[in-house]
Amino acid sequence: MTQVWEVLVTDTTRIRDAARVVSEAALGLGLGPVRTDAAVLAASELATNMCRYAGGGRFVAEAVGEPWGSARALQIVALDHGPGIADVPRALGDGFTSSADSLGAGLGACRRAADFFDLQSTPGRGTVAVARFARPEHRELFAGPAPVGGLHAPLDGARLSGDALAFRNDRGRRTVMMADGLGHGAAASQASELASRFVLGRGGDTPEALLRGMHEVLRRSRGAAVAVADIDESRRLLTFCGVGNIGARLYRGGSWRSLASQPGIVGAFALRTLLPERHGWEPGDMLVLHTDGLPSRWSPDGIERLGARDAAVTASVVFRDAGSAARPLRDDTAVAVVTHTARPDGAPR
Ligand SMILES: [Mn+2]
Repeated sequence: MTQVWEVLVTDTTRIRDAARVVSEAALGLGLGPVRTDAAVLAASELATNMCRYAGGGRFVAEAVGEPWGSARALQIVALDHGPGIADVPRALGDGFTSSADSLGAGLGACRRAADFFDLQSTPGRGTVAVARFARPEHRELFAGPAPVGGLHAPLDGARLSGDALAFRNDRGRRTVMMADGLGHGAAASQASELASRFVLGRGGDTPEALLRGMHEVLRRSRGAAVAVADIDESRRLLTFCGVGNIGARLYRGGSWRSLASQPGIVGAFALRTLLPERHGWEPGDMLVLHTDGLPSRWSPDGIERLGARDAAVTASVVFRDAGSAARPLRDDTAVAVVTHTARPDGAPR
């Protein structure tokens, strides 16, 4: 089940709540006391900044996978619709405390405490900060910007998300799956968890084979919308297949296109003939997957400029820019971003 610890930071009394949920999540992941303390420190700083300079925001902690690997770490996302930060490099330096610049001290401390820390800010739109904390033996696996990742935001701050993201690398064949269990709550979470486990146990199959196999397994659940992308970088090929309402946008060759899913529900009724789409996949390309909690007016234009950034940072910017401070979620929401493991200049990401 996708567990999410969310705090809507509406005033300074919620700073303590952000620290508390991060402590709970970190201990659950077995981070140990030292890394847990580091995560709690960052949580307090990020929540304090959101209160002080953005009038509040959304704070989300969850367990995330190592990029294309199996280790897990704690990810914290702090997301606001405040005025934004004009000079991010300066803000990340130590001793920067000018409230006139709409941010505060502590970002440098977050960067030092976290195994990975990055911040994206767009003046007038807001700021996202992403920090990850791994167990001592896994810290280097999470040190850099990740080419795959995302975030979950359940409806009404629930602890379980009905959406699930899974990715797996099977000898260079990369599978990414997003599932949206019907409805929300525990039963939705159970359905998407079955889909997720199926992919983690059976990576390397084609998207069609995975969806067909999932269809049988999910019969004992309420069903889910599921999209699967299979990425074979050695063959420069992306294969996409989806059933139900999962949004998928591919940036390639200088423009965005939508990848279509077929109508239906995985695990319910009869599965129609699956029609996979094939596209090229090269450095600079980007795939965005999202569940239908994301406002439909969302447009990916401009997101490609974040292609070299951490995938969870980019996914959080998508989430931020699709919504507003005033707009509550209408469903569980998940956003995932996948980029090529090499940069356009050939260097590893
Ligand atoms: Mn849903």
